[in-house]
Amino acid sequence: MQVVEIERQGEVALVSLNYPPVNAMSNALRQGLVAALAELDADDSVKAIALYGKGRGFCAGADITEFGRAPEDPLPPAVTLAIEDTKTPVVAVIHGNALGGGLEMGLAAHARVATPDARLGVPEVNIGLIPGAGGCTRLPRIIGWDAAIEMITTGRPKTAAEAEAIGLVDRVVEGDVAEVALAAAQDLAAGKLDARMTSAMPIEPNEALLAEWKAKLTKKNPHLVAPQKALEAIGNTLLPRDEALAKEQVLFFECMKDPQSAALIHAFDAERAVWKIPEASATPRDVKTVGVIGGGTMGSGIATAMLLSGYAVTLVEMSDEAAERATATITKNLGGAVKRGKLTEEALTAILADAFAATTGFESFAETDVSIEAVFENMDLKKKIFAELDTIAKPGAILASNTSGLDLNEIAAATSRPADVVGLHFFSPAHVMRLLEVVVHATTAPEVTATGFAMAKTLRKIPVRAGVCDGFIGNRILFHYLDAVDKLVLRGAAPEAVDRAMEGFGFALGPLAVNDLAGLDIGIATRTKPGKSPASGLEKRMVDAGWLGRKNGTGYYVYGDGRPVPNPDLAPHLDAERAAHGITPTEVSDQEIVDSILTAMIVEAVGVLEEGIALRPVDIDAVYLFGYGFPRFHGGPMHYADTVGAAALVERIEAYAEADPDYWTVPALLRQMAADGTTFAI
Ligand code: 3H9
Repeated sequence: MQVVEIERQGEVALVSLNYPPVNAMSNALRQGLVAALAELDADDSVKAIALYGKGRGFCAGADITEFGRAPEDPLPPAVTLAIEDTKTPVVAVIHGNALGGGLEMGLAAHARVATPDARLGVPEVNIGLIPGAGGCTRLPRIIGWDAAIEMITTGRPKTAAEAEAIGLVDRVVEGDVAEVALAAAQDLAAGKLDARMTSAMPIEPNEALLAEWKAKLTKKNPHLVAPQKALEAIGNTLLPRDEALAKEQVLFFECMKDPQSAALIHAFDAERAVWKIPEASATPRDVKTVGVIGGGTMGSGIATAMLLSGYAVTLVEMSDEAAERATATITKNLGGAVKRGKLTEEALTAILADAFAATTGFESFAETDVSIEAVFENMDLKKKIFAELDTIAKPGAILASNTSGLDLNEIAAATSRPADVVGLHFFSPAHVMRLLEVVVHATTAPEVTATGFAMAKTLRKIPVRAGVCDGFIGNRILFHYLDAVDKLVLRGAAPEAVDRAMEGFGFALGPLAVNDLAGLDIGIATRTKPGKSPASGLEKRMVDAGWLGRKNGTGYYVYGDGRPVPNPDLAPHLDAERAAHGITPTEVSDQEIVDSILTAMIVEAVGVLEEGIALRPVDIDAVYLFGYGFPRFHGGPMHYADTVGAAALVERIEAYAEADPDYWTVPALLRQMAADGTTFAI
């Protein structure tokens, strides 16, 4: 089977791309396509050419696996030039995905036809790049400035219907893609489909609109390089074609050299790497019905997520009132999905009528495939619930806990079937957040773990396999670096300075604003180890003063109608806490704040690796990217650690340890890596 095939049908020719799984523009595909076009263009008997993709879609763009290697000619821009400059008109016939360089081939064609399942997009900004095969230059001429800037700077793809509405495709035709391609080529040859050269299509200057977008992007994504470079390339559309394309190339390679692109590609890979687990070959159990125990924020969120993905859910609460409250929360959550266009009003009514029930007894769990316990973090209560479930659940049912850090071995031991017990740790709001920690204890059966992953696929979540320890992967690292945050505040950093520094690094919200959001009382309860003094003395003082964070309007900040403002009454509590530790506050720079918090994060993450709690560094990155708001353009804590380097980190930790030896220790693995010159990248 050739990567690019030619099929002649009378006076037209079909050129098909065949490079599974996604027809990425590999060397072989680029060479084959340019050769095929040259061959057909030299043949006067060919009146029109249709270009289409075999398999799942048209083309997913440049071959990401070739990035970082010496590029081989012809490069993607030369391929799109070859399409545009072919004398014989070319129609791109798009089914499935036409992304990045894939869509750019379509933009260079002389006409575009899509099947209804097509998804057309230029997602390069998501991996820190810009469309570099003529996309920035050509797209505005086809769909206008505004639509082109929106598509390129957000990276969001269009459906076939949307593409037709904005003129991105000439028509949408149902049918088998090869047949649609043949008909389109025949129409093109017969003049029933207009052929035009994209780079010659007229476009009026609109400096004001470009300036407006520049301001908007700077405000929305102050850290991101690629959207700004894309805008610059789009602005060059008005230049003569070859000049505009040459400038687009320069901007593309500037993006490629920027560390943001490597980080964003790592994040893209992380989403896929997490699925590779030792249990991948086990057959998941069949799951249609899910029981949820507890209807608080977590339980209701989990039930909502399940219902939105087609599972039937029974929720158990302590009382009729609590069951009603949970039903109201779930109805509200589902209503939000209707508002966002993810669910129809009729589907919502049908789900609530046929797929959901809230009760007060476990009896209904006798036939449930998976039960998920989501009550508050109390070991005795959880053990009691699991013991009861054990007596009711059918053989083969999976008993899952949403615990965010308790010992799952102990919970499993409360049942007569520990192999059926697994942790499914959702993140709040559970119907929105993408991360799911699948926590595997000492004797969890492989097919039970595989079922957790299969459910994650149905739920469209990103599962990360975690072993058992206090806090698993995510919370264990969080609790450790929150201690570093507390120490910085005690040393002299104002809480808002800590948040500003971390927001400057790229977090949407600083750690203390997050603590306010989660509830200061909850934070203390979860971070404090049994029998130990409160994790944060300052927060203990704040809770004693009646400040619980955002939920009652006062915490590190005061929350009113406008932007939260730093709590003006915090100073005496801060003074008292510093005095209790004998600390005279000194100035702490933003850089010190960022370095200290990220280093603390990395130190604990290395511990998680050393103990085998996470399978690989990339799993830790996935947890932080998809569950803890780590800035995607830094790639996750382990990827970020590689950009600093093990040797520099060791040096930094040793310096910190001089002042605070109890907290800072160089992990053995990191020291070894510094000696070997190795990285976390696999
Ligand atoms: C670009 O085009 C730059 C241009 O402007 C030119 C500049 C000069 N290359 O995601 P899946 C692999 S930049 C190589 O599991 P799905 C993927 O890793 C590119 N490989 O399936 C996976 O491999 P594995 C712009 C690729 O159905 C397998 O294919 N394009 C590429 O859930 C299946 O993928 C993008 O950013 C690629 N381009 O989703 C599109 N794409 O089986 C990136 C995928 O070994 N791709 N693979 O794990 C996607 O968004 C999704 O993969 C897609 C399919 C929606 C296509």
